[in-house]
Amino acid sequence: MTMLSFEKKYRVSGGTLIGGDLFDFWIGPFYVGFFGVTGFFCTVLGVALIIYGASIGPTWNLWQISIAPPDLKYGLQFAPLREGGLWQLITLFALGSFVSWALREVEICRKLGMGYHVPAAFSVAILAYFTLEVIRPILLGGWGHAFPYGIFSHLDWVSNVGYQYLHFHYNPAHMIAVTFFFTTVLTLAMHGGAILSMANPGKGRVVRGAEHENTFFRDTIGYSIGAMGIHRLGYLLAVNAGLWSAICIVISGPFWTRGWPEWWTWWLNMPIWR
Ligand code: UQ1
Repeated sequence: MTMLSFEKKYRVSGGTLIGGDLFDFWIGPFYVGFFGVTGFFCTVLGVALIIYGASIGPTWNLWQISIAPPDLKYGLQFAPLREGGLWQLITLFALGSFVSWALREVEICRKLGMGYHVPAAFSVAILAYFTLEVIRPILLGGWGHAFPYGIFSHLDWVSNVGYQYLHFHYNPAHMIAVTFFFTTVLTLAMHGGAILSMANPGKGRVVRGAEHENTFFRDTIGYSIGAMGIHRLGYLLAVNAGLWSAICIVISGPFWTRGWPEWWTWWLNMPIWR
């Protein structure tokens, strides 16, 4: 069976969140849906505004193009297009695009009778972006606290905000987030390695299965979490990486204004040292 004729079996109507069977069809292999249309609309408009922003900027050097949020003097108001207004519209369309994609995922899950694990995980990534660009700037009282849209400029923003708190690696929530990111890639590397090695045992040898994977990990580290378990663990680690990233930045400024190294004085001030 070719892939397309196989997929026909799963192309069921219904399961939509809005509009009944409006846009409930496919274009080639892609499900459209109401949120496919809103997502496409937001993406095209957002990208067009980015290109317009670049065109009125000082450079076409891909590394240096940057569309900055409004100056802090505008607070939480709307700014003129050339002074951060473009950034505000682009942020709005970006969120419209991300949320549309998540809701299109939900509709596809409903059609297939799956759980909502994929859109739920993606929503955490959206939450991290929303926290950086909307929640924290609102808590600090100005869109100027958000990061600019540019390759080098957003890296500069990260560096500057890090130094503003003297040494961001002393932020306890940042420590937790980094640990989750590293553990995610460690387990994904272990898992990718396990799958590739059992699927490619060598020319002329039969592909291995779950028992070999389990035995490999029991022989090396004395424990196997299992074929189902590794995916649950990966999901948990990845989602926590995003969640703690959002937490570590939203507490920086709104809830802690001094250098992060100073936060640890609670440890030095414990009565057990006296
Ligand atoms: C594992 O135990 C397992 O189950 C057989 C996998 O499935 C193929 C894996 O990919 C990995 C990486 C492990 C080992 C992981 C831990 C956390 C013990």
